[in-house]
Amino acid sequence: MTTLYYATGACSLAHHIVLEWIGAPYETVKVQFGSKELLAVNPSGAVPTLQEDDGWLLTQAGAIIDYLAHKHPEAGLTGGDSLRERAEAHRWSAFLTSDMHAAFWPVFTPARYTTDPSDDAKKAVVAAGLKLVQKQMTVLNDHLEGRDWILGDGRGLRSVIDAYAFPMIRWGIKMLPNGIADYPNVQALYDRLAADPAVQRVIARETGK
Ligand SMILES: N[C@@H](CCC(=O)N[C@@H](CS)C(=O)NCC(=O)O)C(=O)O
Repeated sequence: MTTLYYATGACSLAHHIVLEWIGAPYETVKVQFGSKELLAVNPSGAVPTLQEDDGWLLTQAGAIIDYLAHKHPEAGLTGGDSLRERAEAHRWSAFLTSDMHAAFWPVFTPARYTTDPSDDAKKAVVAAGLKLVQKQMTVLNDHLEGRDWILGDGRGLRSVIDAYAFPMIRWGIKMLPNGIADYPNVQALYDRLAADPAVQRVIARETGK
């Protein structure tokens, strides 16, 4: 069975939601970052990590999102399969990995981004990270104008990319001084996803509530 290694509330929440949307049987293993158990399947000690029942392992959030969408085309989560639709999915997956997720790293782990051990130095790194998060939220908010979902024409088409954005929007709500109040289209996407029973099931399972 497909197995997802995840940590509560981490970016792996996206893959957990995608597996729930797909509806095929899957297993989950809750891990701690950098634990021996996680290092045995992912040399970076990071989540998400996906394992198939023949032992094949896949790491990197964007690769796993894409793999699951195309492994289960019947779930209708690819965002479309034309050349341009695939390019758009790749574009937004790369945006989430390299721009949005990366902007949060200095916020969550400031000590990795300065050799100065003082609290002031770490506070400055967090502030710089939050500024970058605000920039990426603006990009996403502008893209979502007139759209319900990140991919697709017209009002859009729900896809794995929306699930990928979800944990990062949650982090924004928690970490930004103003939450996501300045990004009404991002808030609307969050509300749409948070109201989904599959998303609620996954959050309840991850948090044990
Ligand atoms: N490039 C990796 C980054 C994954 C990543 O950093 N995941 C975080 C959780 S959201 C993590 O496991 N961090 C643990 C660490 O950095 O030690 C990916 O996209 O999968």
